[in-house]
Amino acid sequence: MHFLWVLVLSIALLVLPQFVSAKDLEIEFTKNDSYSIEVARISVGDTIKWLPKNEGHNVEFFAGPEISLPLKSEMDEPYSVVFRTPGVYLYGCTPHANMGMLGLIIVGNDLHNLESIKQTALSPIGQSILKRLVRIAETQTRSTTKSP
Ligand SMILES: [Cu+2]
Repeated sequence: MHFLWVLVLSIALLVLPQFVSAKDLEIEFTKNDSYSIEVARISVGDTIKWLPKNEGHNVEFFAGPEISLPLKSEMDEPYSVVFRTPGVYLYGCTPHANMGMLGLIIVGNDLHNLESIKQTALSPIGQSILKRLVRIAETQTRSTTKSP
């Protein structure tokens, strides 16, 4: 009986990580015209789900590590994207991006395209919000990066 349990546990430990490794992260539209998580860090293959907890918002991608960015979401609709390419994505709310409703997603702890993210054309308010988000991305990501 003991042997059987060890066997079952061993198999579970071998199989489980494949299911556990792909995670979902939920980001809400807040009543302050912002995203509940402004700088999200996920692993390659993880999913982000945006929840329309407040009206009048959506998700539109402005820049990322690949040429074909995820599609723009409908207003006030739940939206989810699986991220398979490492790098930094910049998105915002179509009507509020220029007022600073922006978000960054860092996939796989990879900042290789951060310089091109910084060049994204935005309003002066959008640019100052982006600067703040980039600073958060740089400090938090570097501190968790293992040195080679
Ligand atoms: Cu909005």
